[in-house]
Amino acid sequence: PRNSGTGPPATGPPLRDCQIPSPLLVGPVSVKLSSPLSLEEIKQRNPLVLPGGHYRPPDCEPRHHTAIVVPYRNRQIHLRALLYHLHPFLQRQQIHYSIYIVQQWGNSTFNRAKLLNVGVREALRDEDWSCIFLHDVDLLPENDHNTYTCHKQFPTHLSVAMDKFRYRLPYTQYFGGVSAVTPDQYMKMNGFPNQYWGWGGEDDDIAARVRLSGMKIMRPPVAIGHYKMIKHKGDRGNEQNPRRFDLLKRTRLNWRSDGLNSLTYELLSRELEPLYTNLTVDIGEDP
Ligand code: BGN
Repeated sequence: PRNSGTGPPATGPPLRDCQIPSPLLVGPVSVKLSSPLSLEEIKQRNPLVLPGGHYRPPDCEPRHHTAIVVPYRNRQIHLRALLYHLHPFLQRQQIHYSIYIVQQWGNSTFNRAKLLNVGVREALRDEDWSCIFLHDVDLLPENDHNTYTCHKQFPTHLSVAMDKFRYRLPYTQYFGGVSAVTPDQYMKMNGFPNQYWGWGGEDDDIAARVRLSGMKIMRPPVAIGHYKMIKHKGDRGNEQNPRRFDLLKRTRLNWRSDGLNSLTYELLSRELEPLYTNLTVDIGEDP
């Protein structure tokens, strides 16, 4: 609906609803990974993106309002490749969106799922988003028919065919990479776990929460859900989490008490950069 959220007020004649599918889609795109442009150059190529990485299609009324939340620390090159690629991709889909980079402050072990919780909460302070994307910084979508919108009823897993896994699911329950929830779905599953410090298992926990809260996972066709992963070595500060097996055994017992309802953090800054909103957050450390 026009004027949902806190976007700019309507001025001039009302816009027509954006067409579905967007006439701007091109289908498969080749994703090149070598030396991404500078942030300044990316900004120049995306003149309609507003501070905070905010965009609204100029000549039709968008039907979708999507926040993209990206957990992050110390991956500038990946971030530039993602922004270079994702801004035009989302604009071709004619959706209203913002990109939130949730940066873990300090050197304690990385905690992807907790950063996602922070991102969801902070994004919803800004706008009444109808859909929230949980997006790894190193994944680039290769087909713009893979729309960055939510299913009304159930969470969606988008990155079903990553080059790293030879363009298919590594296993049926895989929920990592890129996924999406509505605020209602997020609330229903009590958000994401806060206790996974380091690499692995948190995405499996999230998939289990979907099931335990009575939902299931929706997916696009494999031919459309293609993603390129930017190659990198395992990073320092995100070593494999040896506790992930034990934690996963307890999801069924813990999901109602650990998650959105137990989330604590300190937001250190919130900056409207030209291409994204930068949230720097102290999420504490592995006890
Ligand atoms: C799985 C990891 C996921 C990861 C995928 C793909 C675990 C839990 C062990 C039971 N899960 O093995 O977190 O996204 O591989 O790399 O480690």
